[in-house]
Amino acid sequence: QETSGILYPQESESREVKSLDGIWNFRLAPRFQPDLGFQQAWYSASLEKTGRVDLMPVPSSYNDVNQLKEYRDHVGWAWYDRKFRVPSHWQDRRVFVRFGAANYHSIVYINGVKVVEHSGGALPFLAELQSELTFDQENLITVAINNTLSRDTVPQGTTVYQNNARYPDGYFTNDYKFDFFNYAGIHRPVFLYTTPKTFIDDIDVSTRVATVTGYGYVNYSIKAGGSTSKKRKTNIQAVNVIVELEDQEGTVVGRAEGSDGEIAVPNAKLWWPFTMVPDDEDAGYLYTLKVTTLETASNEKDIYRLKVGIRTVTWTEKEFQINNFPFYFRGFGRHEDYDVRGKGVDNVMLVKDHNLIKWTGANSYRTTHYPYAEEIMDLADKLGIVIIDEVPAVSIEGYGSDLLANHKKQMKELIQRDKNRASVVMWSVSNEPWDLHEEAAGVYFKDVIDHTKEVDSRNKRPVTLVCNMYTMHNEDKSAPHVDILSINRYYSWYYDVGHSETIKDAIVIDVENWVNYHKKPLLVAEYGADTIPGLHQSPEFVFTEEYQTVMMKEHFKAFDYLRANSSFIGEHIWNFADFMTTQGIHRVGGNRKGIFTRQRQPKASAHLLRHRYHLMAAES
Ligand code: BDP
Repeated sequence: QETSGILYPQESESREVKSLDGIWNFRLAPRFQPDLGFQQAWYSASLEKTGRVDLMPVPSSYNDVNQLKEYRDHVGWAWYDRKFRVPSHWQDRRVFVRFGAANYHSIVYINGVKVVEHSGGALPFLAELQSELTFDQENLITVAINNTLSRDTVPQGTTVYQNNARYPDGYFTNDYKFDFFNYAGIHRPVFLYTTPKTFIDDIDVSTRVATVTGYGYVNYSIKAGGSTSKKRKTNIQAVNVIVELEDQEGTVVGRAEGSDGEIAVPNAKLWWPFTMVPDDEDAGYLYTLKVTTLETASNEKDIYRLKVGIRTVTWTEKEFQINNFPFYFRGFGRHEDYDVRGKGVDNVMLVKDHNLIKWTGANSYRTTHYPYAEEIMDLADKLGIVIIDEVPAVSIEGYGSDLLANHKKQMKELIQRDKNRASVVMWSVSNEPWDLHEEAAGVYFKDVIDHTKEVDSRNKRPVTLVCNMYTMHNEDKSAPHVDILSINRYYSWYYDVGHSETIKDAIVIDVENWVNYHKKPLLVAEYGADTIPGLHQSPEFVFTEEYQTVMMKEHFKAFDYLRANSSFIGEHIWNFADFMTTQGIHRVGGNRKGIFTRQRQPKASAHLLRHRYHLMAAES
């Protein structure tokens, strides 16, 4: 389904929301009979009637919640279902079902009828429910999810078959080059929600700031719709649109009419990163844009409230600026990754992580290596944390046309979802794609970046691509197309392992080569070392806490020099916390480059980083 609006479900005077989260029935398709569920039409009646079912929490990854290896290592279809009732007065409304995300390919049925199919593991999708839905009986929702990755999926994977007597017949694995575990399942909340027949389908907002007069401007465009409806497609009659901007006290500070327009706000309170204001209260200031549509023929109203931060993002050859002040990124790459839950949204972990981010004094992070849950993005908006928003194009290669189409589709869906967020200051189109010296890669990424800019034409955020060590600054065919350069560097880990004394010069020379050649600002988007908490050795040795902190201190020397002398705009350490990977002989319990453990306890490195980031805060 083509994306039209994908606004987050919300209650209002005209809308109702019902959560379908909870414990669902669950059944895996047998590994060697992958299509059994379709052959036996498991969606036509409760899964309980097809065989043994298990309990499965939604949202959650299914991999780690029970004791079976086949759950953790499953490749192929997994089936979920549950029942629900809807109030009879919903008959006069539009009713939608919306998934925050399910990894990777999903098919959703209501009472045995397919209502939507979606590819891509980290972005929302919805369907309007029509005659499939019943109002006088229980309804059954079934979801089939397939986690198999291929050359054309984003991210990519390969299915490897083994024709050898030492493997069972038909044996295969689905392998991938990125190092985080490919958790699968319904990872984010599932909602039913209603709207009036004529409804607010989408809202586009952009903001600007006039520093001299103190005015802030909120430019908006409202799409009223019936666009997702096949059968109930109403001929939209005249729709009046009223837009009001409320401050945090609920006072209306501006008002406009019409589906497109601009509200001028005198003495605007700007959206600031929390590290750029003395008082936490002033960080992440969000107005509420209250949108009301009124269909004149039926007198039917729809109301939706969108949080809006007023801020600008600009950049020069040397600097990145928020509200016209230089902004230096200090923070992390992260993962959505938690014990037991895998990639399932969990409010406890969300709040804990953002408390830890603030505790370290970091001002930003990149959503490595896929879009994060909307519930997480809401916290970043509210707390004043700056986000580089990334699509799941991690470690891609080959650059075929189907890959390109999927990549562009996910880029579009990401922008559709996050375009109005103040926290998002930059799009990242890929992490460490391969063969950037090849012409084909240049052509491919020019296409992806042009597409990104076209879809984000209202906000015009800068675009970056994060590259690895394998391509030199003067050979990289993607760099001419980006606005901001991002590089990942593992000096003294994947290169010159153990030789922390080589870090400073290596980083300085490397960064200066890139910025002098391309005349663009640069961010070091990853650097790090695996560290086992409690492992000590002096002088420092790889994997010890001492090694991680020495490695960091050597980087800090380079970063401090570069900040003073170059178009160097930030440092993101890899990683915020330890995270799960596939099994491998150089991963002991996953990737251990976190400054926090997977259970969110600090290593020595967390205290060191906190010290540095707080000193930086004091300077600014
Ligand atoms: C980088 C990747 C990141 C990995 C990291 C590592 O961008 O996803 O986790 O290496 O190996 O190259 O720790």
